[in-house]
Amino acid sequence: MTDIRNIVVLTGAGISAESGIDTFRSDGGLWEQHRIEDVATPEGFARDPELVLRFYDMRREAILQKRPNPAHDAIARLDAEWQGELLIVTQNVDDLHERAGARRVLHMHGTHLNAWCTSCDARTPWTGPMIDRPPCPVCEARSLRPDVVWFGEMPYEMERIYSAIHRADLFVSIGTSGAVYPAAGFVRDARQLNIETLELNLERSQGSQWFHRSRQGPASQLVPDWVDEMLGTGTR
Ligand code: BV8
Repeated sequence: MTDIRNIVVLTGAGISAESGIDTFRSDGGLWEQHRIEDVATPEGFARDPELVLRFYDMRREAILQKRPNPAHDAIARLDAEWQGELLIVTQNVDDLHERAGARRVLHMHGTHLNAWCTSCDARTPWTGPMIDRPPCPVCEARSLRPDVVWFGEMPYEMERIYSAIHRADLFVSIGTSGAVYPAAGFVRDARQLNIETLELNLERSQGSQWFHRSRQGPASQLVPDWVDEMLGTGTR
């Protein structure tokens, strides 16, 4: 990894799989138990808010019980020691990157740790259930929803992400199926900008053919090895 200064890392559910958090598209994953259009779209929420609030209450509760795994720890070590620019763009709504100590984290699909009030638009830290329609801490209206980006909604901070990609020397994708846009398109943007691209994933993904290099294996092994390579702390 010569003359790499600025890095963009994209993470997906696969980086949290070994922490015991369900991914979306594996066997028994979240999309086997629920239809996307019922629980991860504004239309689904309007149609059956209780179903959606229960789905997110269950996931929020599960996430709060889990802990970061060696892949999150390695990314946090990179964050602490990397002298150049680093942006960790995560599609995940869990906070395991932060709990591992990472700071330069951007949740492009929102976070399970916030409530979003559809009356006053306030976003407030939230760890409890929403099924009982608790009042918004700011305006007291009973109109809270999870602060996550559903299908058909605009991901957060797209400008910041694209400008980081434009400045990057390396784009690394970790634990994502490459099934959902615009995140799945970032590797093509990187290729068009002649940026070095690397994929670390359990198996080949829908985007593997776009990466210069693609390594298959569990994140808890691949990510610490890659961070060692980047920091020159490898034992090899
Ligand atoms: C938007 C938050 C406009 C909520 C999520 C037709 C063509 C192209 C696009 C579209 C289309 N029709 C509609 C669209 C747009 C749509 C889309 O892409 N649909 C897909 C289904 C075709 N996208 C949107 O609606 C987005 N908004 O487009 O707005 C716009 C466009 C451009 C610019 C601005 C605005 C909004 C999408 C966001 C939806 N919200 N999550 C929640 O979490 O509940 S999506 C959710 O699924 C994730 O956040 C992630 O983004 C996505 C994919 O999930 P992954 O993280 O990849 O997880 P998955 O289970 O799929 O894969 C896990 C991977 O890990 C696997 O590869 C597995 O092998 C690997 N793995 C497993 N274990 C391990 C491992 N790897 C390593 N180690 C392990 N141990």
